[in-house]
Amino acid sequence: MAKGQFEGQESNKQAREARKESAGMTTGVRCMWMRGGTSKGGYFLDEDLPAAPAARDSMLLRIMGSPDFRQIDGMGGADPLTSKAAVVRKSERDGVDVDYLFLQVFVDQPLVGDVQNCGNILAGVGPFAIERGLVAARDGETPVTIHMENTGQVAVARVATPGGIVSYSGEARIDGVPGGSSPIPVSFKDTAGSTCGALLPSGNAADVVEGIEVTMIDNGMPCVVMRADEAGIVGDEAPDVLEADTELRERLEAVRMACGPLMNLGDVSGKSVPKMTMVSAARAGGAIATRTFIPHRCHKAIGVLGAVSVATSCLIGGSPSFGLARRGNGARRNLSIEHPTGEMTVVATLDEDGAVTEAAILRTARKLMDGEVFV
Ligand code: NQM
Repeated sequence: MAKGQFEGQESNKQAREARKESAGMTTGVRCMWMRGGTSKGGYFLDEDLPAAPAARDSMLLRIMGSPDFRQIDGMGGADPLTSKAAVVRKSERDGVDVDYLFLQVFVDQPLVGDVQNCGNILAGVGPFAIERGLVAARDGETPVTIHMENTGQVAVARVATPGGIVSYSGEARIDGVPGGSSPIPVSFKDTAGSTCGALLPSGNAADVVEGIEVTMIDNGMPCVVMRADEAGIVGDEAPDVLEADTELRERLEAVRMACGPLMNLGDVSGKSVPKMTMVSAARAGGAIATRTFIPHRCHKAIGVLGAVSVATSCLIGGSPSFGLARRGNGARRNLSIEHPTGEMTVVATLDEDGAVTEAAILRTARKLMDGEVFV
């Protein structure tokens, strides 16, 4: 290519980027708002956002109305679970349809985090990719293979597409969401050590940190799992009761800060990981009961990959959850993880050594708005 032509293309690209960075004020930014599982957020095509992470993140903060605990000047719902974004593009990877980057837009801090995945927002990625024409719909059901850029793993989501059109309505129910929707089964492989480099980053099934016995585990989501009674709670309290317990929150934050470096996460003061899960014996026939801080608000349910990590901890001898859990038998286990608004069943496939090699969960999603959001 001639030098002049190359420079011309570069300056076009820069002009395009500058336009995108100032876009939104007058023309708006194209996006779809969706509920994905028990979360909600904005879904964007990568090409519709500025390429530079700093410009992209400041645009997302404006869109959500952060930092502000009410997010009154933006689309966010004043909760980490409704202040999320998915950035999606067609993948160039073999056997993969789309790349998905998850971004957590903090509610009351000017921060956008990319260290964690989100398996709930993931549930909307398949329908979004089909609706935007990144994946051709089949008649009946369309499998969408998704590379999760945050951690480098692949998930497969199966989207109902009768007549080649995405269907959101149906009878599938997930706890934490009223009513029924089309089922979106999602499966994960090779999630061990997604962010921490190893399933058990300390090398141990259990460690004592700040006087509490914990399992530090990452099977798709870095989590610190401890017995509820060791953390000073019963384990069946409502999230707002736990959030009002300042002593508990300080105790959990001290453990979390100490666990960060032990989990290869470094200083976690400005990060949304690790998640802090307190476990107790199941009360509704499930495998185990949970209460999870994500990490400063108490989840009304539990995250998807958080549930996969907690379910995995139940199968590791010596972990605080092992003795409490109903673990079932066989190479395929249905582990029902109880949470404040019901349960989430993790279908775990085990190898001959008892290690979890694959996990599947059922999610649903709903398109809420498709249009332009103003910055
Ligand atoms: O663990 C909340 C959620 C999540 C993340 C959180 C999630 C996951 O419920 O995969 O889904 O733990 O921040 O959306």
